[in-house]
Amino acid sequence: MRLGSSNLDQLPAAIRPPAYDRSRVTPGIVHLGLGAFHRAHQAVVIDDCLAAGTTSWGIVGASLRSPDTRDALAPQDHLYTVAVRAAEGTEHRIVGALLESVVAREKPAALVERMADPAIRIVSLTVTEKGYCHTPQTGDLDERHPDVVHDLNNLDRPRSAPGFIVAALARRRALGVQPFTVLCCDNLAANGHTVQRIVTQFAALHSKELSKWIADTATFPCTMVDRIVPETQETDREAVAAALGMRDAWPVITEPFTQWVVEDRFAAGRPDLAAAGVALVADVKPFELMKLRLLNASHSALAYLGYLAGYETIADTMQNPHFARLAARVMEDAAVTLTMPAGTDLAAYRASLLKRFANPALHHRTWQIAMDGSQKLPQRLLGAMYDRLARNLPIATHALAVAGWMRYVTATDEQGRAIDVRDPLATELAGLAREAGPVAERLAPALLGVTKVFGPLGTEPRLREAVTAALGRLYAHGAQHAVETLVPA
Ligand code: CS2
Repeated sequence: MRLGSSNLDQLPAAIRPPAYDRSRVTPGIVHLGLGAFHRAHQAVVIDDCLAAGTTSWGIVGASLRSPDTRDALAPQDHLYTVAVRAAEGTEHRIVGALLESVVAREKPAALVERMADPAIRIVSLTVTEKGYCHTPQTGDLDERHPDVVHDLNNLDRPRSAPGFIVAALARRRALGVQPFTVLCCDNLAANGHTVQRIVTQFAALHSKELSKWIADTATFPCTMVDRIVPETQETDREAVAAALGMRDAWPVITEPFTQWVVEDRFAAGRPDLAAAGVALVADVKPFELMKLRLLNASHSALAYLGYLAGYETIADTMQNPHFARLAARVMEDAAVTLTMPAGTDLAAYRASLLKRFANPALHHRTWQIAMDGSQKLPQRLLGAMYDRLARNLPIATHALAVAGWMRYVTATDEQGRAIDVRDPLATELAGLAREAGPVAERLAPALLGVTKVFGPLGTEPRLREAVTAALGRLYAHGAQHAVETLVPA
């Protein structure tokens, strides 16, 4: 049996089905990037809003390229399971907020039309850092990005997320429909402002008037999104099927913790997010920076160094007290660079992160988090290093994390085996690594010269020295030993 509308009543009593009549729900949101994170985070909040009685904020999910999610979910009426895992056990709920799914590559014009529908008042996004076609270091649109070039020449059938947004906003303007809110839910620094800049820069290359209209009327609230959502594995599908007594082709697996902080600037209304646990604030920036520099920075440090040391998951890595201390140190060192609103308890936040990382029920692979480092490093690690240098504070911990990334993108591990490096710059980085050879004094400066990632920081002498020294230790003694000597437990 397969999960679907007609057999929700056959689920075991412990499984929570949608608490509302789905047939009355109409779409109000188009979401770009229909991955596991969206389904375990924003869609759950919307599901709660629908359960509270609103009916006009259902979700149309769009995958930009791959048909896999649509193919898995369409035969089950877009119902899917969220399995919340803690050491004490798993809770399952069936989410009904996703009404339809589309594959942008297959019918781009139809998706633009859908986004131009006046009923759609929010376009949210989780397309990962690289989906914005920007230069991570500067936050500007990369005008030479192949998808940007394509979309500017073919705005009636775009490929990229910024292309779809600009095309749909142009269409709404032509139709006399108010703009939607663009709600970025990716881990970018000042994510709303960054996406606003990217979209208006893109629009200006098409039409100055359109760009001005977007700048004047659309809104791009900043958001901080947080929930750990590892990639679903085959064993997860089996475990969920056993709990449900029926098959779900693509359940999502997550942790109990969830957090969404959003700036309350919506161009065309919004559901009652506060009632569903979302914190609506005037300025998200401090929370966003806190999350990027504490959670994501230490995650990346554990991912590169943990992978190199032979650990498969974050929870495994955290079992080594030295690595747990490393994560704590990245957080402590970053915390002094933050200015938080009164009442924020950073020490408690740090402690809760360490606990979440150690969750033994989550199989979050170091390899998964290591992906796309060239897009992640600036906002996770480099910003804090910059701030610490400005205050003459040591940067050894962060330098070891950056060196871990460098060692990782050489694409050969400590045993001489190939690493499957997934990164838009993977080829360029591996080429630089080949040329430099396994010599820290050559490799570190070569990679620090990649301005798209490091910008002017790459020539900072103290940073150069610290990263080169850390990389030297990784080559001489390996990641395990380098972490153990940096942070004696
Ligand atoms: C992780 C994040 O994959 C990664 O790079 O650091 O996806 C992390 O799990 C989330 O941001 C947690 O909210």
